[in-house]
Amino acid sequence: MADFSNQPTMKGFFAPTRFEADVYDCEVIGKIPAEINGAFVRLGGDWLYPPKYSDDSPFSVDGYISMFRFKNGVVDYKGRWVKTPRFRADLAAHKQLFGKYRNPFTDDPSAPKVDRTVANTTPLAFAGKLFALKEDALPYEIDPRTLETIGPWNFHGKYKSLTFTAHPKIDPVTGEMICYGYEATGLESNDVFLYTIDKTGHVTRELRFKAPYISMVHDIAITPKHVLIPVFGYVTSMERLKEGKVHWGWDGKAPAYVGVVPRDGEAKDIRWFQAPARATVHTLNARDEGSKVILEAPTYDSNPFPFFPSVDGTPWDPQRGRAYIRRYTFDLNSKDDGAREETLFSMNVSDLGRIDDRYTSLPYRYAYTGFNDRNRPFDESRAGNLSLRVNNSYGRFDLATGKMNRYFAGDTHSLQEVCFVPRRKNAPEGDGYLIGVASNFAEMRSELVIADAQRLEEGDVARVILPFRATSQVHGRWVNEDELPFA
Ligand code: V55
Ligand code: FE
Repeated sequence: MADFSNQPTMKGFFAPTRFEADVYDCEVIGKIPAEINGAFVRLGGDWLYPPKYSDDSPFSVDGYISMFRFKNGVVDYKGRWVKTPRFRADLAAHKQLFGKYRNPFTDDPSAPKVDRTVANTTPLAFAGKLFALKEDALPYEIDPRTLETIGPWNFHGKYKSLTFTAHPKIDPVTGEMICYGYEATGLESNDVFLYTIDKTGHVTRELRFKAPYISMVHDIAITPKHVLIPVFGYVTSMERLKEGKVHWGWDGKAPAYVGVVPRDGEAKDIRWFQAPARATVHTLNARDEGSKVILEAPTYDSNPFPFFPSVDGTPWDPQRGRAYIRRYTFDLNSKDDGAREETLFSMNVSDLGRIDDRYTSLPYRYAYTGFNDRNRPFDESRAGNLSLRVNNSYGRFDLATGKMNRYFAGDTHSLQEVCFVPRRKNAPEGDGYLIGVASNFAEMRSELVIADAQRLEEGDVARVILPFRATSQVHGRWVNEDELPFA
C-alpha cells in the first residue's frame, strides 16, 4: 500500500499523481502552429511508493514518460510510467524495495537483484527508436505509439558500457551520436567508455579511459573535432555506499577538470584542463576556434544539489548553488593546462539551458533558459508561498550581443525546462518556437506554453491546458514527425 502522509515535500502541487493519462484533442487557448508536427516528449518522475529513506535524493523518483503529440494544429497528451524491472518489483511487493540513490546496500533484503535504474532523466529519439535515459543504466526503449516500456538496449551488443549518459550529443552534420557511460564497468569503477554510433544505430568507435576521479559526468559537449568532458566536485566510494549514504558527496576541495578528447583520437590524446572549481552539470555548446576549444555552459559556483551533502559537513549554500552562463577557453597550443573563464550574463539562471539543437557543435548565437524575473508579480494569495522557487520566465540569451529577450508565463506559474522547435527543417537559427510546461499553482494544473522564439515579449502563441498536474519533467526533447513511427 502506498502511504505518502509522512512526506512533507510531497504535498499540494508537489503531491504524487500516480495515474497514467490519455487526453485527446487537448483544450487550447490561442492557435497551435500547424507547421510543427511531431511530439514534445518529456521524461521525469513520479513516486510509485514513497522513498525508503527521507534523506534520499529526489533523483531516485520512478521514471515517467509523457508526450504532447502535435498533429496538424491539434495536440493529444499521453503519460506512462517507465516500467523498469525495479518498478515492476515494487508494484508486485506493494512497497518500495529499493533504498538510496545509486546505493544497492540500502535496499530491502527482499529486493530482487535487478537493474536499479528508474530511467527518469532524458528522452532520446535516435535511429528510429525512442529511449528513456538515466546515467546509471542502459537506455530503456519505449514504444513511441503507446509509450509502453520495451526494455534495455545495447546497440546490437556493441555498446559495452553498463551505463549510458542522459546527455548524448547528436552531430547535426554527420547524424552520428557521441555518447558515453561512466562507472562503465560497474558500481564505483572509474572507467569511462566513449562511443560514436552512426545514424543507423551501429557502434563505429569506442574509446576507454579513466576519469581523474570517479565523479558525476552528467553532460558533455562536442565540436567537429573534440569531445569535452567536465568532471567536478562530486565524489563517491564503496566505503560511503557501505555506510548507507547516497551515491554522491560534494567535495569543495576536489579539482574541476574539462577533458578534451580528439574525436578520432586515442585515450593517450586526452588532455585534462583544470577548470575553475565550479559545477558544470549541463553544457550549452562548444566549438573549435583555431587551436582553441570553447565551451559555454551555465555553471554553478558550488554544490548545486542540497541532497548530495558535502563530505566535510558544511551546510549547503543556496547563494553559491546558483548558475551563471559562462564561457571557458582551452588552448591546445599552450602548455598551460588552465582555462580562461568569462561570465557572459550577470543574472543567475536555470542551468537547464538549451540551444537550437541543429547547431550542436557549430558556431551559434542563441541560448535559451528559464529564470526568475523579480520585476514580475507573483500572486501569493492564489499561488501560495512559492515565489522564491519559481522560474516565471524564459529568456533568449544572445551570445553575440549580450542582449536578452524575455517571455513571462504568468503570476501563478513556474516553468520547467525550455525546448526550441524550429519553424521548418531549414529555418535559420532561432526561427521557431519556445515550448515548455508551466506549473499553474493557482489552478493546480499544467499548461504547455508556446511562444514565438523571435517575439518572446509578445507572449503566448498558444497554451495547451491540461486539467491536472502533469508529472514534472527533468528533460524534454522535441521529436519531429519523421524521426519516429508515432501513432
Ligand atoms: C542529474 C539528474 C539525475 C541524475 C543525475 O540533473 C544527475 C542532474 C534526474 O536524475 O540521476
Ligand atoms: Fe541533465
